Amino acid sequence: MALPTSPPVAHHHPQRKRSALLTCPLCEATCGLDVTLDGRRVTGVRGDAEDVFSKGYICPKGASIGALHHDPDRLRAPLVKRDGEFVEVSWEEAFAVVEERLTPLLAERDTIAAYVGNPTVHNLASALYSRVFFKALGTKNFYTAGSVDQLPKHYSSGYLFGDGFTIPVPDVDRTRHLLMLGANPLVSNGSLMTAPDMRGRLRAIRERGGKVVVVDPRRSRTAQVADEHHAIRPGTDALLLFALVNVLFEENLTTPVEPVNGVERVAELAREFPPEAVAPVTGVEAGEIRRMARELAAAESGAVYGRIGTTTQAFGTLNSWLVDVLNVLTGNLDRPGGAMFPLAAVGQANSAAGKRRPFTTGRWKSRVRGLPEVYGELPVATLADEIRTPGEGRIRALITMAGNPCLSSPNADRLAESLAQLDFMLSLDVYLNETTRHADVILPGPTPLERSHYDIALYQLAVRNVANYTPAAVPSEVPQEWETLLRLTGIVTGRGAGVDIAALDSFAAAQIAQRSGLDPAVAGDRTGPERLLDLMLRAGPYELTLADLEAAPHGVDLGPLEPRLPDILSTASGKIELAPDAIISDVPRLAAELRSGAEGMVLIGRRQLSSNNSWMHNLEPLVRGQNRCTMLVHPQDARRLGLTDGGLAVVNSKTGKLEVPVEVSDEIRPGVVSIPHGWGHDQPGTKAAVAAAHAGVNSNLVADETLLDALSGTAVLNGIPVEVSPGLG
Ligand SMILES: Nc1nc2c(c(=O)[nH]1)N[C@H]1C(S)=C(S)[C@@H](COP(=O)(O)OP(=O)(O)OC[C@H]3O[C@@H](n4cnc5c(=O)[nH]c(N)nc54)[C@H](O)[C@@H]3O)O[C@H]1N2
Ligand SMILES: Nc1nc2c(c(=O)[nH]1)N[C@H]1C(S)=C(S)[C@@H](COP(=O)(O)OP(=O)(O)OC[C@H]3O[C@@H](n4cnc5c(=O)[nH]c(N)nc54)[C@H](O)[C@@H]3O)O[C@H]1N2
Ligand code: SF4
Ligand SMILES: [Mo]
Repeated sequence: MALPTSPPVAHHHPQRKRSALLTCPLCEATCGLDVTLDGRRVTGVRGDAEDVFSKGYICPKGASIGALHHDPDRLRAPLVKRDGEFVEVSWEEAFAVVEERLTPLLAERDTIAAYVGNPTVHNLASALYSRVFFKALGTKNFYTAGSVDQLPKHYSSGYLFGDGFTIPVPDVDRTRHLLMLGANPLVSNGSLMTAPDMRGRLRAIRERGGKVVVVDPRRSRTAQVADEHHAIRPGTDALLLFALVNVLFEENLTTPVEPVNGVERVAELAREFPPEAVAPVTGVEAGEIRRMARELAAAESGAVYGRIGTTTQAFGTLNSWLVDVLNVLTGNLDRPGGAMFPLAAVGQANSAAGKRRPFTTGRWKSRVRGLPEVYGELPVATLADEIRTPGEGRIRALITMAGNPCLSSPNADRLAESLAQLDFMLSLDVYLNETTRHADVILPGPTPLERSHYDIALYQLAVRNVANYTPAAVPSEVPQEWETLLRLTGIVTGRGAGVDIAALDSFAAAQIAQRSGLDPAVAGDRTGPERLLDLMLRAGPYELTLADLEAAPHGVDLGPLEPRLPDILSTASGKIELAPDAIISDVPRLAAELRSGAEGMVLIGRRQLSSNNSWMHNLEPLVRGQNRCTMLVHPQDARRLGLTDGGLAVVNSKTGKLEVPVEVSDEIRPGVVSIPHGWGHDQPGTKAAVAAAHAGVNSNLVADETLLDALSGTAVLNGIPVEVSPGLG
């Protein structure tokens, strides 16, 4: 069985020294990189000054893309576990093992679980072909990093606007007022808001006389450059947001966007949350809340935006909903300078022709905890339960793709332990790490330089309409992930790994073409992701072709965001549903918080510029210098608890315990400690020498898998009750 590896790159007699343009796939900002190459070796990386969107902006991660490409620990051949040890094998051998081990389990497909991690979104080939594969697999035990991330936003958008991916983004380049909660785009470079160089964009807001307000328990870098910072108590944003809504109604400041249902119902609900009632719980003074509401309403244009600090907490969906309730009530939804809907060149359900299915959740439930399906997935917080709890339908096999749930999901050690109970585990991953060490087979994929790229998902969230395709810069040493996924599709459809993947690929193309009324032949002799992308571009609202994008290596600027209401809506009523039952049913739980009086210490996370969730810690340029995996604590708390800067702290929760170096700082609010996630690289049997030398601790050891956002099942990763005491050192 021969494996075609055909990256779309000219490599007959490559010039030794040359440069290549590449859209950076390492975060949501989609920066253009200008990479200098000597043969296969990366000799330099700069921001592409001519990129239509990023205009030369680059961060330390993008600058380290060469270190990733050359990392000696990165996998370049499949690994199969034999007698407890991984051995490198040929691709044929690896697929044979997968076929042999997976086939007997196919009779009961729900016993094969899948977990899809974050980098899949940033990968053209796997974004497109994982759909083909997982559809063929057909398991209800489908998990993604979404349930430790943005699932609440899909949930609220689905019910408000009719589609889970109809997510408004702040029109940062024109707004006069930006209210940001639980987001630190100066460090994360933006999320559910594709916008390279947020520092420059925020500065521009202030230069045109606008205002930036940040709500965050920590004085983050973003808070530092803002006009105003409110150090809220973690987990209480929904109360603050409701109080803002309350003031808008009380003071007759609402100018709701049309067409809309449910405004009156929201007004009624908001009565329970006057600023005076929420102030003691949120830690934001009533007078401040009133002023915030008035200023937002008075601004010529304004946008409210919430990110991970608001989604991965107890009221994730209510927060996501209330953010857009404010955008609707202030008349800012869908207007320039407000919160707008991007119009992407490809892949956007809300711009596709034809009738769309109404959004719904709970189409199936998890077996053990009875948690509802949301957006096609179940909460990863219950994956371990589904593996450990005996009975019919127990998960017996797991396929992970570009994910590291043994670090990224709550009560991570319990999940890691559970993996030993699986009959078979397959990982598609580029490292042997904390999760993939439990696999029986690991299939690696190409590096960002070895594959072509187009950000199908992220351009649907971009603050400007843009499109940019970049071909692979160098030939790949391993099969492209779309080829691997089609081979796996062969296995789960009973045709075996020797399946004719060219035929499968043509079938996938024919389906896309048919859906959009195109003849697949218009894509000429293209194959793989290039053919699918070309078809999707042609079917898209700008009717572009891949050739158009190839002719514009710095990207195509499709202009500023434009109003899209009411056509974008796909609710049954054809209106914005501002008070859907599926959301407001959770308001009583929030109201109970007003009387909770919870007082103990809570743990939150934080992102770091030279870090990418759990997986770029093996790159020397990104980890050198001081240990960054520290616990931030306010000087008052440090004194009270007997903690010293540079000393150790023990953090205990209902779930687990960890020991971590202390960093005393008045950046953080009293009552709160912060530890970044994605660390804890001290596990045996991994292959990541640099990361192991900078191990840090896994903050998710103390994250409680039973604490969830009630509606979406998203894990509470911010606002975890903990006890903190001095460590012995
Ligand atoms: N406590 C706490 N926990 C959190 C968060 C938090 O803020 N606090 N954040 C959450 C969020 S927002 C997210 S998105 C998740 C992330 O959680 P995950 O998606 O589970 O984990 P990542 O750390 O992104 O790991 C990505 C994996 O993909 C592999 N990989 C990288 N590139 C490729 C590729 O091209 N192909 C393949 N096949 N594999 C590749 C890496 O080696 C790594 O194993 O973590 C969540 N966990
Ligand atoms: N450098 C770098 N960039 C990244 C990543 C990375 O790991 N490193 N990860 C990428 C991923 S997968 C994602 S999803 C995005 C996330 O992008 P962001 O959401 O911008 O990420 P964070 O920096 O974690 O910012 C979250 C903020 O929420 C605050 N917070 C915590 N709890 C609460 C709360 O209860 N209320 C409020 N109001 N705030 C709270 C935290 O203090 C923190 O400052 O970043 C992406 N970009
Ligand atoms: S900001 Fe994001 S996209 Fe831009 S260079 Fe850094 S990692 Fe890459
Ligand atoms: Mo994320």
